[in-house]
Amino acid sequence: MDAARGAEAIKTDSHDRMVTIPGGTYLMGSDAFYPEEGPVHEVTVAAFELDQHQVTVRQFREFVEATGYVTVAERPLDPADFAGADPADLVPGGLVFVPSAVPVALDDWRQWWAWGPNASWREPFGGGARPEGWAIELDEHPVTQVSFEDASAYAAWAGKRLPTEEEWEFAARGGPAEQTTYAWGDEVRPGGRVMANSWQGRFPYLNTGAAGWRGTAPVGSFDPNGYGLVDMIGNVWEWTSSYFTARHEAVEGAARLTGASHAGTDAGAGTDAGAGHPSLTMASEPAADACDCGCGCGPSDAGHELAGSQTKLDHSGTHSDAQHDRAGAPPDLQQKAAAEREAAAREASAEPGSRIPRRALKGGSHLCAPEYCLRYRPAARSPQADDTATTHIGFRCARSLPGS
Ligand SMILES: [Cu+2]
Repeated sequence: MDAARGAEAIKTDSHDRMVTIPGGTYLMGSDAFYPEEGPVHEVTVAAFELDQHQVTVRQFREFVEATGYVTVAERPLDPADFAGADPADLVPGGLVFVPSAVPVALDDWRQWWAWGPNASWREPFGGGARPEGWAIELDEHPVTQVSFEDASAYAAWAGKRLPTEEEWEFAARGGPAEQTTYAWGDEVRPGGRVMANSWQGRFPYLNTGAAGWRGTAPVGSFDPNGYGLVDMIGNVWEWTSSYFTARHEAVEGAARLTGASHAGTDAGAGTDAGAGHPSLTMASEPAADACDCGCGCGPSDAGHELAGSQTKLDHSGTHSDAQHDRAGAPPDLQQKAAAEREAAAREASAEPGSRIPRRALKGGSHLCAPEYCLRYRPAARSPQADDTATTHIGFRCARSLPGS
């Protein structure tokens, strides 16, 4: 069934395999799929460098060995944050994908996500069962179970930063003129060829594998895009530095850490971002449309809640608000007004009732299945709380060019 592998996997023994992305102006977003992708609007991005591939387990291990860094998912939980909880339940970990045995209703992500005690980048499924047929040797696979903070720490160590959403989408399109639905054209499988590591089969119970890979694949296992970047689509979702917004027009009013300039193509779009879009809130009971603005195959932004529902813990308290507050405004935003706008965007990105900001994830993952989630496209985006780590989120790094 699967097409031949598109490319040889990359040996990721260098931290400096970056591609220079020429600057340019493009039409960001899409009006043809999910509401959070619109409206289409013009964005100008300065030239920058982007990692050719997602940061791998091997690379992340080098970072940890050099620095002693402990990821969010590995940090002990403070009993003070979980009044009344049995200390035995206070086990660190992350969210793990658990395929169902039979077809299930696709409106409840709890059917295929579970809290994974001791899950971390070292062992993405913790002590739990790895889905059948998924790879065990992960050195050349994208690192997972990393939070936004973890990704940012790696980037800083490597002398890089996370890309903005605008940069990421520009790069994913593979060329400034590429307005196609998919990164490679308008057909999802041109000539029957599997172009990216997305779910093949029937989600979430039948996984026939993308070019033979179930779960993550070694980076570079599929054809590169027009810029020579691999896995911009599929494999794992990627963190960006941009705060999530319910609609792109919200960008005009609230500053984002973009490094890109925006020109709205529809001034009349106004500022009613989020109106009529209740799915931004992940209620305690998932509504049928609860995943509208998140990757439907992922736990969206409710990972803490899932953990809580199983262990009576609120994992959103794991990494306290105070910790997030200390993160504060980035040092490169010196001006007070800019810092205030940044704080507003940060606050607006959080789920109602939460102070934990959410970023825009890009690219879709090995779990995106056509019958359920068409987010393996450059314009797609998914909100994710900064402290969440799962088996299908990773990242790659960017670097500004001198003078830009
Ligand atoms: Cu998806």
